[in-house]
Amino acid sequence: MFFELYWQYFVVGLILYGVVRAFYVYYSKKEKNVQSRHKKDDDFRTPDQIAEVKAEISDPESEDDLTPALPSDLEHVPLKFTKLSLEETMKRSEEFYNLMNKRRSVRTFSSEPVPMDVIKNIVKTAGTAPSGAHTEPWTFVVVTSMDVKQKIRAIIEEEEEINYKKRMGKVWTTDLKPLRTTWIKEYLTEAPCLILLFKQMYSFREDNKKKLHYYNEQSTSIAGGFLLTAIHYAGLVSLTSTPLNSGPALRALLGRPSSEKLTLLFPVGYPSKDCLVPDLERKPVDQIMVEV
Ligand code: IYR
Repeated sequence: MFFELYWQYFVVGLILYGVVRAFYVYYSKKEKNVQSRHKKDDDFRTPDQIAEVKAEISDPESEDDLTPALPSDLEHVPLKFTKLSLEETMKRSEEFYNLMNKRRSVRTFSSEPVPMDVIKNIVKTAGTAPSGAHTEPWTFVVVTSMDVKQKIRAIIEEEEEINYKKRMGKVWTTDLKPLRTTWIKEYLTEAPCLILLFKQMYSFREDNKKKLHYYNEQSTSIAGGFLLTAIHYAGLVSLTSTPLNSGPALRALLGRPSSEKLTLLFPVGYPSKDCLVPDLERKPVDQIMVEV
């Protein structure tokens, strides 16, 4: 009886509910899409993600001690800077490009030794890289002992065999085929020197307080770039290698603390006489640079 009399109101009510709900669903989906698009972007971190990163490097005990790691009265001194003429700047930028453009990744080395003083200068150059809050979050482990090189090679080859056969997958191994790389890494024992670059997630100050190493991944990677540049400038060759899954075993072998993680490994030396490199080309500048 009641429904027969007022059915029109029910219909209108239902339609209104439907429209409001449709709007709600549409807009909440749109908002979610915007958020997840940002989340996929490496650079965008939600407050939760920032908290996660902080938790990885922070120490709750040092939260209430607010003395900075660097002296609080740190002096600021005039920059030592010599301005070059425009012509000189032009010349140097071109010369340096021509030099760096000759750098190649080398996988076959001669066993000719490299003096330790040369290696020291190269590592000193890498240590001039910028770092988060000047924490210098890197350790360069220099290995020349054949015994240790053999142990490193055994660890890496065991893991790499599994990587190549199982972990990497068809697309990855297909992409690598033209480079003729395999899990057998003769350069790890042939090269006279291996430099293993560890990033330090944190360290301890003299007063035993934990020192946080901000942006340790970026800082260490830049130091790796400086290292490669110094190796090349000194007339030596190298290879940027990233031994997948071997980090923990190498860290244990080399006696590094758990605050450090292997970032990159560089064999350093001279190329073998018969050294071949893939005939690759570099992208022209208009493909790697956009002017805004
Ligand atoms: N790390 C492996 C596989 C490898 C991966 C890439 I990406 C390369 O550019 C080259 C090698 C190896 O060293 O064989």
